[in-house]
Amino acid sequence: MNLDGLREATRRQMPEKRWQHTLGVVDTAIALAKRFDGDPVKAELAALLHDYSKAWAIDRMEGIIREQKLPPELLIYDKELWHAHVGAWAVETEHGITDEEILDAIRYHTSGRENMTKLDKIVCLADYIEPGRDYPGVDKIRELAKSNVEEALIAAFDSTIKLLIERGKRVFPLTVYTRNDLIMQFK
Ligand code: DGI
Ligand code: FE
Ligand code: FE
Ligand code: FE
Repeated sequence: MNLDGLREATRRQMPEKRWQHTLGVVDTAIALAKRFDGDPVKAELAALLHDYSKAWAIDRMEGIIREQKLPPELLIYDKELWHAHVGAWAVETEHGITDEEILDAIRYHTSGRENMTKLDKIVCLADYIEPGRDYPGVDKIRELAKSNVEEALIAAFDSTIKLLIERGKRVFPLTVYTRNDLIMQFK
């Protein structure tokens, strides 16, 4: 399927507001790829598809995690984490996306992972700073993103972890490992 077909298919999965977010992530990911010597073509595709399953029903995602043997520990953490893994599965099965770099960037765009690839970082960071985002600290992360992807990402994960702690929620262990890894490698 061509890019226009994928655009329409993706748009059909979500309400208008989420689609506008997706378009913001696409533009931001392309800009970050150009700025940090990434691949703008892959960045565009991964960003377009990153929230493919975000608006799917919780029961549907739970069924897919169980039946497709996606990581079972997802089920005991926040449901917000599920759409990343389910989305990677969905675009592979529904649209024949086979590029593992793209699938991984989708799969890990929420939690992060250790040794994130450049594409993982670009998509994850674009998701945090696209123009439609507004949360405490976003401007500082946007500022850091002008010069250093990793420092911006660390600040981004810091803000998510702080928010989860403030709300008394558990933190998905991979997010903690991701932050530790980025600090060890880049600070
Ligand atoms: O899908 P988006 O809203 O565009 O953004 P996302 O895929 O980064 O989802 C982030 C949400 O996931 C955010 O509201 C926080 C929530 N979340 C819950 N537990 C965790 C978590 N995010 C991370 N990174 N780690 C967690 O443990
Ligand atoms: Fe997401
Ligand atoms: Fe298709
Ligand atoms: Fe997103």
